[in-house]
Amino acid sequence: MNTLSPRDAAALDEFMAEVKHRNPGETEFHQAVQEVAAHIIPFIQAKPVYKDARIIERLVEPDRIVIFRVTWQSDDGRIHVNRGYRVQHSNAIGPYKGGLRFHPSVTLAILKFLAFEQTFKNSLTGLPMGGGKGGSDFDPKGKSETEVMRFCQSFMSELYRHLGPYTDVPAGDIGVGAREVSYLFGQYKRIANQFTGVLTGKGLAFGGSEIRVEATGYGCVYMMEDMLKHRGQAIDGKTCLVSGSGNVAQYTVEKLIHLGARPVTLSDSAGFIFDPGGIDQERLQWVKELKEVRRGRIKEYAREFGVEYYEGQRPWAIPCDLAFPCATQNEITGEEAKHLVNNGCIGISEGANMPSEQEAIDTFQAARLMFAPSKAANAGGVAVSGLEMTQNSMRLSWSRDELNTHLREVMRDIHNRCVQYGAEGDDHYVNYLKGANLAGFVKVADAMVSYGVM
Ligand code: NDP
Ligand code: 2IT
Repeated sequence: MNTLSPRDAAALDEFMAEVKHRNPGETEFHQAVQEVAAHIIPFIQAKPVYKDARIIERLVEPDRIVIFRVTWQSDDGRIHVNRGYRVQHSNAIGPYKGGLRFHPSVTLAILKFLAFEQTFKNSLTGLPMGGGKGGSDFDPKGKSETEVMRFCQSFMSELYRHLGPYTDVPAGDIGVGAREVSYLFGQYKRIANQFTGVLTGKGLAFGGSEIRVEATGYGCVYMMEDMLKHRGQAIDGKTCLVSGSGNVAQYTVEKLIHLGARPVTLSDSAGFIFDPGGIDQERLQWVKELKEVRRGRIKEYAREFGVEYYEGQRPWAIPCDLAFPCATQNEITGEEAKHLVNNGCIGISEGANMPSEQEAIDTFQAARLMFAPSKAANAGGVAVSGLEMTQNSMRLSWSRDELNTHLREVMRDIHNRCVQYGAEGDDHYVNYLKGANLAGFVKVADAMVSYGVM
């Protein structure tokens, strides 16, 4: 729990009132800012170098936002109009870097929260990357291959002018996987007539990096491994809940299997499956095929393997040792967090961005659970994206083993910096959220101070 002094609480209230006033109705953005400001504001009270330079006030104003129309034609000849966005949040410590999300729920408020979080996350990786995020309210579900291709080409026909290997380097996120990144990169290359590292998550044949597909999920489990180790415990034999069934969920399950844990759930927006015997590598392979090739629903897992499917529900009421929310924002409410705590859960590592509501975080921390916030726990993905950029600049490719070793080290380093900035109280409980916020902030803030007033 984050207990503030009356002076800090008043400063935070005043700051948040201004943020809400300037960004009306953008609830996800308010939520993300509040989560960070609650730690930064007390931290800077005695640090005029940050406070007087108004660093936190500057950080809640993105450098710029591009909004554009995306017109495309479906196979039946009809014309469709979607909206495209790129939030270039901060390039204080490197080019704008962050994914693209294609989902009907995409709004400016969601992309602003994601871009804001990305700036701190990218700083935490220790690599030279600023923060950005973009996407569209386009829904790839139910679209043909050619429709997805035409949409991606139309989207990039506008976005390309804002990108560059030293300017802004997008990647995937929800609804943007290997297929979409390939179409986007192809169109960039065609229009700009340049083969440069302007997107990450590319195919291995055209500048992609080994381990990028796995990195977010693997990293999220490595973070949990390190938190357990810090408490003298191990991950093997632990029963784990995983939500989502996309890229992050799949590779979270895979690493859990490698490390001898027992992942028992997967979900999508329609419901979840519970496989009490544990999802093994063979069943996971089936899920990868289901999602990447057939583009089917997780419900089919229940039919295929004869397990329960819970329509319209999320997995958090199933008893477990560890939980890995890997689907989307605000997928664990305060009430669901209580179920997790009461059923014996001891740790949460957030694969998705901001999956826990504030009340859920408060519940986890009050119960002294190990709680790794998204900006630390899922930073492995963007870290390997950073390494993809390095390989592209050097025009060479590193091996799988080398990249996995790099990823493991980045996650260990993030864990250690969270401990350094987040250990508090007599019991040295590690507030990983505070640790991640402060460690991420300091590097960006120091760079901004050095640049002077801008
Ligand atoms: P995918 O598109 O591969 O998978 C998304 C999964 O989440 C699907 O199972 C999807 O179900 C589910 N989902 C999406 N929206 C909702 C919703 N509104 N309610 C319930 N379920 C939903 O995306 P990723 O696995 O790449 O991303 C998952 C999360 O991880 C996101 O929060 C993303 O920002 C974050 N992340 C991703 C990184 C990456 O490298 N890919 C890096 C760091 C974070 P359905 O098919 O029904 O929509
Ligand atoms: O939220 C994220 O960190 C991502 N979607 C990955 C961003 C990236 O540039 O690899």
